[in-house]
Amino acid sequence: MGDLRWTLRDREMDLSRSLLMGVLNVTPDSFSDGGRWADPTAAIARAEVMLAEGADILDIGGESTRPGSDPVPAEEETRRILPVIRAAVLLGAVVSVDTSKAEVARAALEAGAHAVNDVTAMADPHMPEVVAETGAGLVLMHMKGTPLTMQNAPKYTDAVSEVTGFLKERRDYAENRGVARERIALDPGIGFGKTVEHNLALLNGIPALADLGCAVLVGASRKRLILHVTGEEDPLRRLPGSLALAVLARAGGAHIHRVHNVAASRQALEMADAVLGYSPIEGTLRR
Ligand code: HH2
Repeated sequence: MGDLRWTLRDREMDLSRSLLMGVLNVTPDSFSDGGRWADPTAAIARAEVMLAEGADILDIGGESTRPGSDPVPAEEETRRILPVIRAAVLLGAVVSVDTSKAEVARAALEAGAHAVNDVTAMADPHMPEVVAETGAGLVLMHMKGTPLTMQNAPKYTDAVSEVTGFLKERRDYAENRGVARERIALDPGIGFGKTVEHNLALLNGIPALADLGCAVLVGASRKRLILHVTGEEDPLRRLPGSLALAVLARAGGAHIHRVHNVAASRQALEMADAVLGYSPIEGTLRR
């Protein structure tokens, strides 16, 4: 694990310690913070706070992917995110754009973004060329169905082998189209076409995903599986559950955590890293 890096254009991210990807939804309808950062000034202020709290990457998105959400046209998605991406890049942030549209990804990369977080794992046939040409980082996420339909009784014979097999195929597809392996991160897609049992199995199955030799990203922050297990209805009150899942994902071999609460996640993961063998003081991996 010590030598693994995630390369995003000119940035090399060291994966021997946990990386935090702060969520910045510039949308009116995201599941836990819809509308809070829809105005660019509020979104940029939020970016500054997350950077000060220790975010390694800011994940900026202009289209909600919550269950049942409607698609947003590319022009509208681009209009929402570009001013925020430009400002975040000026602040010195490493930026990923949360989009599945090649056209939106291209505009975001031209504005200085470093990576594309694609929850459809490159369903858009033009996405590979956009990522390959720019040397951008790439997150490939598993989803069963689309946000409109994905929670309609999803079924798997074996969720871990199906999701791992899908991501392996998508990794090969990306590599064959010019996206180098060290630029790719793989994500099991917690909550995207999965029951609570599937989500729990996938969190236990992270070692199988890590065996594929790419960076592993997990986004469990505030998600509904915490409601199903604990009964907590309010996404804003799911921080303890989110921290537990991030720490367990780390113990399973995840490298990057997509989170809403950066400061709390930073502390939890620094402790996890210390117990698992990475010392921030020595800056070395002890095992
Ligand atoms: N989850 C969400 C959105 N994008 N990207 C990756 N790679 N992994 C995830 O688990 C993931 C993601 C959903 O969370 P959120 O952004 O808070 O809500 P919304 O999609 O409603 O904007």
